[in-house]
Amino acid sequence: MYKVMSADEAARLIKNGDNVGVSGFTHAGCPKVLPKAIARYAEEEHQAGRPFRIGLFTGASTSDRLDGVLARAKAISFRTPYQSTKDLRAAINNEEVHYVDMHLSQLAQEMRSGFYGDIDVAIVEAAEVTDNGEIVPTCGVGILPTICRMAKRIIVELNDKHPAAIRGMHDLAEPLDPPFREAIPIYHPSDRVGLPYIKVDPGKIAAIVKTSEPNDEGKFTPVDEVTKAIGDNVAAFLHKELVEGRIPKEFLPIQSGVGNVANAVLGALGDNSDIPDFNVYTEVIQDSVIALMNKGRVKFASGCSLTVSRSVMQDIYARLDEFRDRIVLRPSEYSNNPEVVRRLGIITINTALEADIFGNVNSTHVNGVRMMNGIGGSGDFTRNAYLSIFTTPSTAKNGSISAFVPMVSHLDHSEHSVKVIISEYGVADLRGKDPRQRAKCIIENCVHPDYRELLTEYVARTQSVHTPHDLRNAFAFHRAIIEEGDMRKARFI
Ligand code: 0RQ
Repeated sequence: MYKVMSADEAARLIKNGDNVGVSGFTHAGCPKVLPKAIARYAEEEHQAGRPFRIGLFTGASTSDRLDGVLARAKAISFRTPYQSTKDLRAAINNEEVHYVDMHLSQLAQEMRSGFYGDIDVAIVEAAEVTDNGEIVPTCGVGILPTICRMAKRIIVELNDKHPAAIRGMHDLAEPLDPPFREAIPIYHPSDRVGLPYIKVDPGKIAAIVKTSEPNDEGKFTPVDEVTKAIGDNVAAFLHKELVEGRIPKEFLPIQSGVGNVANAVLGALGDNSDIPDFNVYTEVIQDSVIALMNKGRVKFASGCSLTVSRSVMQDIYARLDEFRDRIVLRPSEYSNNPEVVRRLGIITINTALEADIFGNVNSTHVNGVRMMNGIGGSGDFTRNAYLSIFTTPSTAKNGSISAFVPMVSHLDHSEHSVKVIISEYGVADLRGKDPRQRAKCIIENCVHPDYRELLTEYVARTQSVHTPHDLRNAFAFHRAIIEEGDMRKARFI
């Protein structure tokens, strides 16, 4: 009953200036053929001397096949809430694209409230669409229920690489907006509050584009000495907390961020037999979670996407009856919801680009000016955690950059939310410490030996103040990397 079209025909349903909501959360759940077709259409329009740029809304980052191709075609004018591809990053840092970096849990509500205008078109990768308008997403949810409801037209990319039998793995809902919001009754990571599909008005489905494209490969860099040491330090710290009674003996659900460090940390937690079997209540379910499920170490995983490599995805699909009861995929509004995070008592583990010696964290801006990826869900989880942990290698770029600086060049997570920082050298437990004590703790436990003396000198410069900053020298490390290419050359004036 729906119109089946080629991707190129469907792309023409999108007009210059449209706000387009697209499924996907990381590469998981992204449409595969429509973005390329839109990019081709944009290039044709540009060659004909006509403008063609869209506002692009997704759950989180996507993949090069979406953000990358559209950025290269110069087809994006506005982007939110998160990205992580090379070419879009470059376009953002060249100011070609207006990028609004925001907490993922808030986007759906703010869109419904009209903060970003209308949504003209939703493009949805689906495993199934029924005649009465039930859409079963694939392996990423993000802001799907909201874009499907708000959009004037929906284009479904029906991908047969995702079996219709995935129906039942999702928990799809939208909360009422203030002042009518009710409590979200999730008391355990496996609780469900919604439907296994998104119900839309079938009349809005303007096109079905059939495809058979696998997900991205999505492999991680193998664990190295540094990431392994960080992971082991996290596991040892959590075990100590458990033994000393600061984490209940039942243990608490874990949230672990995205990226190489986060994947290694989860692996180490699973390998440490002193840590009991645990639940995961997170945003992105990565390979390491599935590996730990297979070993029985992770009992249940709630997330917003299954961001796994192709072989792991195939294994899940081959054993769907088993995994459907052990994994739930929810909208980011639920997976990252502050109310639920606080209630469940989540132990959050995210990665810093740089931290200052007082515990403020920059997760987004290189040298305070260049966007790396964005804050993603790290703020949603950190601010509301039972215990918030940040991990980082002590240095970057062959030691020329210290991850620990006198003052962060951009602030994402403040000292008030950051409880523990862990590098390959050790653990800085900042709880109950004032700023000078925090500085000592971070320098002694986390900082690379090449930078300990410099940072100790920085702190010693100021006496009889609550936070020992010397504003003339607060950015001496950043000045050194800009002017001399090496923070080890930092000198104080
Ligand atoms: O670049 O590969 O070119 O050398 O940054 O760093 O160490 O590989 O770490 O992949 O874990 O990413 C913060 C970016 C870390 C990520 C960040 C360079 C470093 C390397 C990557 P190269 P690593 P990761 C949501 C969770 C925010 C969003 C978030 C992130 C590259 O974790 O985007 O937390 N986080 N979402 O060399 C210059 C510095 C640097 C630096 C590292 N100080 N200056 N470059 N790099 N430090 C919550 C969930 O539930 C999922």
